[in-house]
Amino acid sequence: TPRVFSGIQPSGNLHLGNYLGALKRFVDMQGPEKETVYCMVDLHAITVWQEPKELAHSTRELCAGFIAAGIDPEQSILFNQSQVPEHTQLAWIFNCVARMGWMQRMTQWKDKAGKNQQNASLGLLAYPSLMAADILVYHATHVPVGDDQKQHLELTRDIAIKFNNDFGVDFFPITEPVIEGAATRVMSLRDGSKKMSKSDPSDMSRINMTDDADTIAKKIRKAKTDPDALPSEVDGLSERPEARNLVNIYAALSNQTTDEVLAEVGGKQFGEFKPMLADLAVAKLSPISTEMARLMGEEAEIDRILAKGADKARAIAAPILRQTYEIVGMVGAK
Ligand code: AQP
Repeated sequence: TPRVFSGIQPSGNLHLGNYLGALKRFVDMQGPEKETVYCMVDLHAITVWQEPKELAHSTRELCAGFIAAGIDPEQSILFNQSQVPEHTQLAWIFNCVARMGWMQRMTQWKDKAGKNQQNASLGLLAYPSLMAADILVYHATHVPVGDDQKQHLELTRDIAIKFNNDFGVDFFPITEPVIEGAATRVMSLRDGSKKMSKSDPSDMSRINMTDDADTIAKKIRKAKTDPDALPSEVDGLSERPEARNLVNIYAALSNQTTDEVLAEVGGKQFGEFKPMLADLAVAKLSPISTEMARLMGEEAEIDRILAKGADKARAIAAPILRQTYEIVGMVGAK
């Protein structure tokens, strides 16, 4: 059976980009013919500073978000990364397989480290190595992610290939990235050239999964657009990043293609389209945020779900790590 793995960082402000690019697709991939493993990657989150109390809160809130969006903890394995030490143990092996130059080429490293790379954490540089371990410690075959993670997944493949070559084995699978749908890259509502992101200082740039209906409507009303009417075909969006973004969001929320949406709304002005989008967004997101808030009132239950998920995850990860240790030549690995 195909095994699906993916993760989201509990670094606060779970947003519409995370939902459409990742979470909603995790839900769509859940099914009896697949094994689905979903992780709150808290060890990734601390590659940049996190206040301890906020990290704990965000981890539980993210877990609530997964469940509220439709992940069933009985059907999927749902847990936080730090409870499964095999991730970090395999990441160390991968740190010794991967090359410095591979890490330094990553655009996320360059963007997040900024000009002062000497002052960035070593963990931020090694981030993709831990991510490769997250995936490969389950021998996952399919990884649904947003477009921004494409480069890291290519690196995951490179690490698997190099490990297999170095040790002359056919052990780690070559993972398939699953980057599909109308919203693989949701852009900021304030700037069509920047992706919607948790860390954007402007709250108006993103729709948070915890925003209430009025806030969602206001953010969409104020979203940056151009003065022209919407085109009837996708080609007409090519030089209009803000318009394209809003149409793509509409398409993803309504489970349509961008073409199908434009067939319906082509010719409309934003004055008419934005309220349609706001109504749709509120209809789809409000039930999730209400359920998230309810679940957050049951902290002990969330912790129980995460602990149980971690046990199930370890049952898969531990034997794969043990075999890896054996391949590498660690004494006592059996
Ligand atoms: N704007 C986006 N559009 C589509 N997908 C997105 N993802 C993130 N932003 C968008 C996808 O969400 C999953 C989890 O992302 P992450 O938690 O690893 O964080 P990130 O990619 O670093 O997201 P942020 O929100 O931009 O966080 P910061 O601001 O901390 O960098 C991934 O599958 C990602 O592709």
